[in-house]
Amino acid sequence: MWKKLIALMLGAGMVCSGMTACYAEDTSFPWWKKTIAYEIYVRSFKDSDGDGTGDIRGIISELDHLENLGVGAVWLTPCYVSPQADNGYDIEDYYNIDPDYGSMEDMEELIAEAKKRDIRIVMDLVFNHTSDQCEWFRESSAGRDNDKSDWYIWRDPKPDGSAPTNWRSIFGGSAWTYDENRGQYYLHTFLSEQPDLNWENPEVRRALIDVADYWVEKGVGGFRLDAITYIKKPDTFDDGEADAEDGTAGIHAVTANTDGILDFLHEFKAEVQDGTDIFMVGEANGVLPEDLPEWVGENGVFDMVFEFSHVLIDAPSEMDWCKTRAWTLPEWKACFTESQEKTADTGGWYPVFLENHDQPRSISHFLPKDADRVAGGKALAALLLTMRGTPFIMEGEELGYVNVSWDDIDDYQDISTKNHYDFALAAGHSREEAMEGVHRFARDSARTPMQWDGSENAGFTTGTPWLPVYEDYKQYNVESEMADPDSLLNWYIALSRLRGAHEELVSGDYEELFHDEEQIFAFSREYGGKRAVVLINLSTEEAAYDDSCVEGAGLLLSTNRNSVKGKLAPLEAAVYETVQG
Ligand code: TEU
Repeated sequence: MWKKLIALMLGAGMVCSGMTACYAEDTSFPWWKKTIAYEIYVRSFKDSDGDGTGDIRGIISELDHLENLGVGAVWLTPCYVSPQADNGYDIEDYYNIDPDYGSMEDMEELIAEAKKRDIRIVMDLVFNHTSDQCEWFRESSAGRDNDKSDWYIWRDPKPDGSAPTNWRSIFGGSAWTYDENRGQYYLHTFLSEQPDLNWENPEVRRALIDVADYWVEKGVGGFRLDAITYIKKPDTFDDGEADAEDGTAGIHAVTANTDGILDFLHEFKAEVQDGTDIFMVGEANGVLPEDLPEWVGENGVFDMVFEFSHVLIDAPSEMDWCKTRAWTLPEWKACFTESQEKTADTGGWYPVFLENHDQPRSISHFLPKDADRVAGGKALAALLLTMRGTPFIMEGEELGYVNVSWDDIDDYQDISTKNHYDFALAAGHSREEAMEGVHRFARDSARTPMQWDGSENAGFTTGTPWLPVYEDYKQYNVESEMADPDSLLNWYIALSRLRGAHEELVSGDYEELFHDEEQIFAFSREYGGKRAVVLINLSTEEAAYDDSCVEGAGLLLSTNRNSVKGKLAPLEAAVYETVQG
């Protein structure tokens, strides 16, 4: 009933996102297509009680920052009750907030306070697996004959007592863990503390729909569906082709995007989303650009999916984790363009992202080593905020964070980084080679505390931060960057306002220009008689281009005060606009 009421209210009215402009709501162009999204790594954003861990009251106290950026949707990494084996991606209780992060009252206050600023809260739903401490799993593992005995994926050992298959979990080691109670193994795509749910069981699917409904009723604006490509397992469980010396086969190749997965997701969408104004974005590693028409748009299961081709461009095979694959700019541009085209063909929408809490920092990831950090950050920001789709800014990206390069593996906290380091050593790589991989790919880089000011611990906490604050915080922090008109943060704010003022940057079609160009990423955005052309030099050398694409156009914004048509200074980003007639 309440869903229908919301639908009626929306049908009648206007909706404002966190942007400066307000548009009449129409179903083909809902609020979340016009806004800017921001990912908060809750543990690292702001600590309100001095325990060294970020929390919900901390977020409430820093909503001004999000409002300044024009953010209208805030994705919170999981803050439900969890033993924190994987920083909250191992959920014990979907209906309560972890005491480390606050209480349900705090969460309700955050939803309400954010709403006052036209900001909607987006919850992270981790539904491929739960924690092994979840009540559901405790019951399931208690024996083979109870109400939840079939809620997880249990299999008998092979005749020799070994694991049912040779599958290797994404975080390394066998994907199976033996359970004494049941005398069986359970499957886990990630850590053994993260047992996979059995989506084949309709009771499981109903329980997950109930969780999502509960949060819709709390007033959230959307969901990010974690690791969603792994929920459907093959009909038969057979050994995969070994891709490691120990005879294991990575589980991703065996289970990602398995036939039949879309049936589960169509059901989920119909039950949870229809009749509401929320959006759903799936984390879809394993969905390729060519698969997008089935996943998003008119016949899709999500409003957007995070597709990984552009962020994995330099990722070597899993077993060569510490090496980096060389890539070219045309190859990188093709990843975006293919996803844009496949998405647009179906009336779908694209979540533009260069970073998230699992990925390296984009300045370290995508720019030449000699790139100036602020200029480079501005070039990438121009891409993020003017491409077609909803931009997702990762906390700290707007300040110009770079990867951490701590020397001792013990300084890192992320379990997947530590595991990969160990595997690299076991595979015969030297310590130096393994550390090179850590510096390049460690998930800790995306998770260091938010730098609010130049005071001790960057104003993140009065206690001891759970992960060290990055050493450069005195120079790169919200307070100092707000005060500097040339800062990266002020460039983000300028781009956000530009989006709000030029509708073609939000709704316009995307067309890539100069595809074979090795220095420049360029594209046009066209809508309602206006055409914006975005030109970004991602190299540290000057670059020339054929300026007929900007003939008669006016310059809207550039990182270069002396910008001229036909030429881009190193790392320059420029946005032009032509108005018809
Ligand atoms: O990540 C799942 C996942 O697919 C990623 O690890 C992906 O393979 C990687 O980013 C590609 O480089 C999600 C969460 O984002 C991650 O933090 C959790 O650890 C994981 O699920 C388990 O819940």
